Amino acid sequence: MLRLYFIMGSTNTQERDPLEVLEKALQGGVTCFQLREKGTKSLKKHEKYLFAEKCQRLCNSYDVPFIVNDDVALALALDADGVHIGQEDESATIVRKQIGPQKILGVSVHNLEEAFLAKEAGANYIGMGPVYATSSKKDAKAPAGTRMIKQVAATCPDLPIVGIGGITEENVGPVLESGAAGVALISAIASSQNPFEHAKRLRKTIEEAFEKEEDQS
Ligand code: IFP
Ligand code: MG
Repeated sequence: MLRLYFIMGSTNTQERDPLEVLEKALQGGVTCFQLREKGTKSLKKHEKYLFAEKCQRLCNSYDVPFIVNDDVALALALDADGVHIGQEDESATIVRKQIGPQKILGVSVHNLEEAFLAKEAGANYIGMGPVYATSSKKDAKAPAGTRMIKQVAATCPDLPIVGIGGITEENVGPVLESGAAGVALISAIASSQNPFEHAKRLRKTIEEAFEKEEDQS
């Protein structure tokens, strides 16, 4: 489910229709979707709700989990599959209580300590990044490479890790080899000229990397 995790908001697709981009990405084989509606031009309140509902319908029709970034109330109102939160958001323990035991909870972490705490709080997976340099997040921390993923994977082997930040077809290999369960992308797919082909190629590259791991173990 975390292998190719697509994150997008209505402002990430430049002049193209975000719902069209999402559908192409789903057709191309993304395995999870997170609605991350951020920035000054992002949708608010009822418009955000309506857009989220459309995204959710699309995800449902492709059997892909629909996760909401930050907005627990929206996730509950839509009965989304889960919520993703960062360190600056409400604490993971509180969010887990709010959403109940069934829903997926993802937490962004930047070090081993945060990873432990997320796990304790009931996170189903953690997002770690930026692995490489990224343009999607203005306040992103310095790229950490794959070192931290290796460290967390070795210490918390049953906590799935999603690598995020500057990941492309060319550099996805080392992220998976470091122990990540998958990778998350925004711009690589959302700003692609051909989100379908792009997602499809990425998915193929990822599946091949896991097959190679299987062969070696
Ligand atoms: N990681 C992830 C995910 N999502 C985010 N929004 C983020 C970090 C900041 F890929 F889901 F793990
Ligand atoms: Mg956040």
